[in-house]
Amino acid sequence: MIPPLRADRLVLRELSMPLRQPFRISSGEMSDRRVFLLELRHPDGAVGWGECVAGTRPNYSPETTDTAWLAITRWLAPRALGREFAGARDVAPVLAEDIRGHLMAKAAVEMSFWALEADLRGEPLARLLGGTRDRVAAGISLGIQESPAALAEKVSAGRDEGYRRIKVKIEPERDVAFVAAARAAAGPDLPLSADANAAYGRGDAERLAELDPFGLVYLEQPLEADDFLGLARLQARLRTPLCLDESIESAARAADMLELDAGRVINLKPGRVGGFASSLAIHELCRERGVPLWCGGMLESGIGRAHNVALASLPGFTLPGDLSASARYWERDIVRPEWMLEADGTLRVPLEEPGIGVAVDLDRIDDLTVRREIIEA
Ligand code: OSB
Ligand code: MG
Repeated sequence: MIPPLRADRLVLRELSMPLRQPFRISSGEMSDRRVFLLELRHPDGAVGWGECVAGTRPNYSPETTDTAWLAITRWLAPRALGREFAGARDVAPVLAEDIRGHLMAKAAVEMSFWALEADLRGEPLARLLGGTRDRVAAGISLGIQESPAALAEKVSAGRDEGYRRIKVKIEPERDVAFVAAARAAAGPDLPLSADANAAYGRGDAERLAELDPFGLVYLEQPLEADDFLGLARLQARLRTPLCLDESIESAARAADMLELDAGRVINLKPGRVGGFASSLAIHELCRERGVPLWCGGMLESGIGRAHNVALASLPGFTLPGDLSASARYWERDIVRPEWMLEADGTLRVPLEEPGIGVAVDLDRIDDLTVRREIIEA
């Protein structure tokens, strides 16, 4: 008998984790990741670990570590704790009722419930979600570099490590020459992509068309998240498929993208879409419609990575994800074992252990914790 899904205690922690190298996107740079962890406790002792992917500043999405902390402590945790759920699938609607937005905060709570349910059932999270693979293809995301030559060096290193797809960040002025250098370093066959994080406008179509000759597998989020009309017009002008990241906050927006041909590939980050139930709906849509899908990343610690790897083990994830090894980001991760790149350019899905499948290093977490709050039912 599996005990009912219920949590009576939530520990929130903020960690400050130095990145091995600063990571720069078009809208800002990060050098210390504020890692926001959730530890959800069942009365019988089962645990669900989660991670909120919001950033320090609202430069990727409107949410931040602090707004998510507020949303979770003030509105989300109080209604989720002490409540009995038939399964983690039922958590998202409860969190959504009369609370707009705050998708990263909602996702953090919801995904912790999925991890808790997996632990209660003694089942790997990947299996609970419907995962079918035991390895997931890994790609890397390279921040904006000082020069095309510096970028080319990083691309070569990533290729030599065995990553299956390399994505380079771009912004106006640091685009065509950088992508050209990346393509030269990658060689003609390694899948290459570029991500603008919404840095371009409707007037930039001609410039972006100059990227077509480099054979990118996709161009990620060139325009503002809500500019579906601009994206559709741009897609009509480019040979390169557009991939939407920031624009896709739900299965409804994914369906709009298809209807408008505003993009042809989806980057799915469970934290961005409100959690796993919403992710499963988007996955289902992509499978039905044959849309290429991959799992994005938000510079997560090994805990967030465990959630992403579990999701990416579902059959509809057809392209390599932003799922790099722990050592690319951290001197030392907070899980054991750390996430390692296999010789075939994949990460292994941990199927031998229940729950998130990796052990959480509490001593390391304590050393890095800068803020802690406990909420009880
Ligand atoms: O746009 O995919 C993005 C990191 C922070 C914010 C946005 C993005 C990213 C990445 C990093 O590209 C992906 C990773 O975790 O490796
Ligand atoms: Mg992106």
